[in-house]
Amino acid sequence: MSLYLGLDSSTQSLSAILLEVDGSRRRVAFESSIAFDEAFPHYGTRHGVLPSDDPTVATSPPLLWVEALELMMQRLQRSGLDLSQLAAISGSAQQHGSVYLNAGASSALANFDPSRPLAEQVKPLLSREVAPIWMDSSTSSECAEIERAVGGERTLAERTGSRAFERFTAAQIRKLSKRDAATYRSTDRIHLVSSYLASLLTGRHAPLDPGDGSGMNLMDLATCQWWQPAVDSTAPALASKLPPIARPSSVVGTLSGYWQSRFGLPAAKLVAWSGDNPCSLVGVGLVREGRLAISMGTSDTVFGLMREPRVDATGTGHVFGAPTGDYMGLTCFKNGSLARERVRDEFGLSWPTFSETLRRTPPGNGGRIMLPWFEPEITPTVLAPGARRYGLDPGDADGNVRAVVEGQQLAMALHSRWMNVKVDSIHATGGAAANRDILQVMADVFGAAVYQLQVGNSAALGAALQAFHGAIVSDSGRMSWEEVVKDFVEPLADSKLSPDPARQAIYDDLINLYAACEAHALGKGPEPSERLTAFAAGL
Ligand code: XUL
Repeated sequence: MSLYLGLDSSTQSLSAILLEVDGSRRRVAFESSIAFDEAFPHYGTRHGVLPSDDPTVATSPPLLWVEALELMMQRLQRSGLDLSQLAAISGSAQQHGSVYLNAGASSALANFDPSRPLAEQVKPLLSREVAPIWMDSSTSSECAEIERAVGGERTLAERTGSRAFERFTAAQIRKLSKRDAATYRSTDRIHLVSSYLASLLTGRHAPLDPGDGSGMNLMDLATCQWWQPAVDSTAPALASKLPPIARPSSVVGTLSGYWQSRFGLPAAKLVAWSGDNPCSLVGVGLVREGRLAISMGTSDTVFGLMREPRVDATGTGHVFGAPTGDYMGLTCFKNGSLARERVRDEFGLSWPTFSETLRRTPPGNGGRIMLPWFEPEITPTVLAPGARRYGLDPGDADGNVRAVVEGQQLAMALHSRWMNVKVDSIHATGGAAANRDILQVMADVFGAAVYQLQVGNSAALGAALQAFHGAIVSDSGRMSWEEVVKDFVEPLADSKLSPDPARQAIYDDLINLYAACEAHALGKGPEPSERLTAFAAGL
């Protein structure tokens, strides 16, 4: 019997999932989560983020993550499980965030004193007290400067997988080097949240993996190594401050003496950590091309595995490395549950009456379309909030319910086309995936079977599967990812929803009209009313 631990350090919490594998018997043996604000109120975070006068600035305290790691190991120690069988540990972390360490770290990491808590020993190693995180949007000028220096947005996207984004690490590093040069100079190593926590576990500077490296605007997607023009354009002497990039799910060390002495853990293998999105990819079973995952939560996210690193020419999608050694495409929509709830509340509906409305209204909605941009949208970029309606009366409950659901699904299908993946099945997760009427629209719009997935924490599960894969491959050389996820990631029995060919045909036309409405709303295309009327006449 062997145990594999996956940790997920997200914005608001640290979660752990421990897998037990005994021959063909597999189970989740332990699952736990620590909410940062509640467990460590002395940091003063709100939802894991430090308060800031400037709403575009978002930082978190790196020492809080250390305290959480210790508390989690303590919980594990007290679980009563036979931890001598712990074979490997890996992790997932919020992407893009960066931690700044001084030159003292290299030797200190190897010599932590197991009789003392870790946070107080890490404190003197930080050259910067706070870590900028993915919610930060304060670096627009740095983004423009980096893009200009490397030859434009398109070139940066083609090489690194994304045009410059404010939250990506390059822009954050540039901001520090420009606005606080002394702190930048006193920084010896810049880690991502993932490689920082991995370093603490293994007692030396750990490498990062291509999945998380691709969230920096600094890594060459094709070679999975630093792309020199981007590194040079970001900040002086940056090359010497970046960790190396390891192969995905490779063993990068063993658990250090600190953890062994303090928590009675064995010298388990440490498998390279990754970002939460790459980990979620395998955590929802996306280990081959042709499956998409759609997570419908506060925001909606579409992601899928790609064999080749195709990039989004429209500039809104991201390409990250995947734990399988492939790539993943990801597009994020800010107006997820938010938009659905707005419409539900506007008409005083409950979820059952919202669903009932969806069931009795016709697909295609009589050619009435909503662009569901209640809040500023990231895909496509829309700064002025407000839903846009075409042929749709704002007071028409039936029309608006169907329009918000169809609009969201059409937007997701339209803006994931760049991945150029022939989708045969979709794994749906997140709160709204419980609603089968919404999922039926998804199946009809995408023309693919939709499965509901019962995943508590897909990123932590993905990290545990990464530990499992990494350990087996380093011991015996091979294990396919299909074999790794088997039994751990199964769609709910009987959850399959199939597309209806007649409805699918309607949406095959409607998606072009949706694109025309979007172009019009963005000032890039003609008024589409005549086309909508002609479409409605043909229904
Ligand atoms: C992805 C992104 C978020 C964070 C959340 O680009 O910014 O999904 O990874 O933890």
